[in-house]
Amino acid sequence: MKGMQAMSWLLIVVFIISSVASESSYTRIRGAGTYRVHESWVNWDTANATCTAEGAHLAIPGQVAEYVAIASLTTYHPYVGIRRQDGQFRTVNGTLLSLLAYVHWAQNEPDQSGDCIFLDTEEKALYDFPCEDVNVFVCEKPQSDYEIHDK
Ligand SMILES: [Ca+2]
Repeated sequence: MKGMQAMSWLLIVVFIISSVASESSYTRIRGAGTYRVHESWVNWDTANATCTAEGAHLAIPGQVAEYVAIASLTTYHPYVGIRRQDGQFRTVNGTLLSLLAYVHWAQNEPDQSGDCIFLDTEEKALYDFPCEDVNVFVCEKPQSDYEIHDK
């Protein structure tokens, strides 16, 4: 019952957030991706659900250019689409983090302080963090959505 109630609240929150959202606020950054920053403080699950509701996913930094692009969107430290599952960090697409072209942890991270990841926009480095704690977040449109328009 508790789970159902939590899910209902999550859906309500996602509905409110997505009704305020508009497609036009996605920004294409050449050589990186198409992103939208949400400067509302939510836990990782809500951030993840909000991006999904926009036909996007939490941003996945996998190259230097992507770290720089995501960091350019906000002065806060946004959640990204990486989470520890069964002891291994994976992207929201299911890819092992270690298989990405570029992975940059902050010094002494990950320190097992939580299973969800945010990007420190000053250091351009990753931190693990408790998933229930709140952060801003950045969504990313799947590549196929924009590459066809990119001439
Ligand atoms: Ca940490």
